[in-house]
Amino acid sequence: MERTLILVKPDGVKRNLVGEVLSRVERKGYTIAALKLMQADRGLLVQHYAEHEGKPFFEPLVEFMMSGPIVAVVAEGNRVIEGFRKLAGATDPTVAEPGTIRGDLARDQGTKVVQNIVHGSDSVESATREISIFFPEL
Ligand code: DAT
Ligand code: MG
Repeated sequence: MERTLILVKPDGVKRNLVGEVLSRVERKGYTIAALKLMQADRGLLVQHYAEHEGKPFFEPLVEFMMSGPIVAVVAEGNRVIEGFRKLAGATDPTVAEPGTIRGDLARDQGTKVVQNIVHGSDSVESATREISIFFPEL
């Protein structure tokens, strides 16, 4: 069974949207296999976002992700990686389709980093890598 890593980012937790995000994942038919509320530290985030190191939004991204608690989730189901990316919508919430998490619940806040409620793994390799970062116990 395929697995993906979902993060409800600090903006989502602050705005009390954890239930909303989990509800969309569950209503789609995916299973929550693991879940935790946590404060991510820099080391964890630098590893998680390694592909973006050196980009202008990298430091703001790490700072933003440390700005409050996040909820880390492993969701399970056939093609859940692709399926959750569709539920999440485009990276830029201004152009994310209505009906998606980002399209319905986020907008441009004028910050250096885009704040868009959720993270979802983008491939089987990323999912395996990211799950082992956030859930070393699994
Ligand atoms: P995604 O989260 O859709 O996989 P990504 O991996 O390209 O997007 O980028 C990680 C996060 O960094 C993204 O959710 C929001 C932020 N981000 C991406 N591109 C950005 C940009 N050009 N300017 C500001 N923030 C950006
Ligand atoms: Mg990404």
